[in-house]
Amino acid sequence: MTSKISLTRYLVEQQRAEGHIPSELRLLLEVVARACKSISQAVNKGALGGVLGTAGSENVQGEVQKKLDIIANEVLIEANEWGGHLAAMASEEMDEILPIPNRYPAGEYLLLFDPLDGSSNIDVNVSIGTIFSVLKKQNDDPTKIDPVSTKDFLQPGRQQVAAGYCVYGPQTTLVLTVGDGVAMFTLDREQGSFVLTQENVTIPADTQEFAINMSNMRHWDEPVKRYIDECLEGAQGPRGKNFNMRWIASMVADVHRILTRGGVFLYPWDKREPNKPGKLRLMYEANPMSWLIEQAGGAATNGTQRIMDIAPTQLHQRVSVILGSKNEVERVTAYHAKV
Ligand code: AHM
Ligand code: MG
Repeated sequence: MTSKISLTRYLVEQQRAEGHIPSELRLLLEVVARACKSISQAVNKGALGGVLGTAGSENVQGEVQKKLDIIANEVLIEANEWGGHLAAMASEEMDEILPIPNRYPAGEYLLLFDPLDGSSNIDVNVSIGTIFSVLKKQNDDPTKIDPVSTKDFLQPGRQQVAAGYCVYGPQTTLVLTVGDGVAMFTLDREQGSFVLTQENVTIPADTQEFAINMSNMRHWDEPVKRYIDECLEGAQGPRGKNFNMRWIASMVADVHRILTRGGVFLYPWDKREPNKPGKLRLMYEANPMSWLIEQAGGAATNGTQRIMDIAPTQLHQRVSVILGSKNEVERVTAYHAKV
């Protein structure tokens, strides 16, 4: 790459390209990126900024909130509420949707986010990230403007108009799709801007690396057990090759590795909480990650169905997730079909 391409320039070029992004969406994405820059600053300060530790509260999922979960949530809200592009926001850290306050103009987009994914890694200085998804409020009757409600958010992932994440690791990298492939931007701290460092990200269809929390093995269902057992048997087993394993406990970091060098990530349903379809949330974790993975040539299913085709019924609904290198995801999905 000879001259540096900033995120701003990339987005302007996407806007100019026929049928890509409208200016409102471009501005919205710039604001999300700016919020990620602020979150990155807070993450970097760590103990010096007094941002580590728990906040003493729980979110709607009954999970203990960390101080940085709340800080990141507030940064995203404050950055996005006044711009005029959004009708409402939804977050892992908020029970209900947040309509844009009346004092600001409202737009037609809906922004969903997990402000700080991989929270258990915050205090131990391991990569974490922000995940976001953008939908458009559907307006069936243009003569009426209905107030925004949770129902507006309940769209399948294939209707996303933009999705991405920002990983706060050794580098801060923003990864984005607007439906035209996946691009990666590294934060240049001296310039204060995101710079395009990889375009047309592609995941190899085959891999020898899997990511799953092995401590849950005894709770898995048969198809997942079979798949992992076969990987573990290595060159002597039915796969005829050795596999490596990674588990960062931060979906952002695991997905980033898969977008970089391939692999398969599984957070399947398991018997610990049989009534829940999995641990991860569909609308602001699985959907945006699935779109990025598909845009890079990979696949994403819940074992039986393409994740982005699931019609959501609840804002915070959970889902079983199998994503990454296409041939591996298809194999795990095929094992589910045989049960
Ligand atoms: P969080 O959104 O509360 O941080 O939880 C989601 C995270 C994912 O990033 C990660 O893949 C998973 O939880 C790790 O779970 P576990 O600790 O069960 O391995
Ligand atoms: Mg999360």
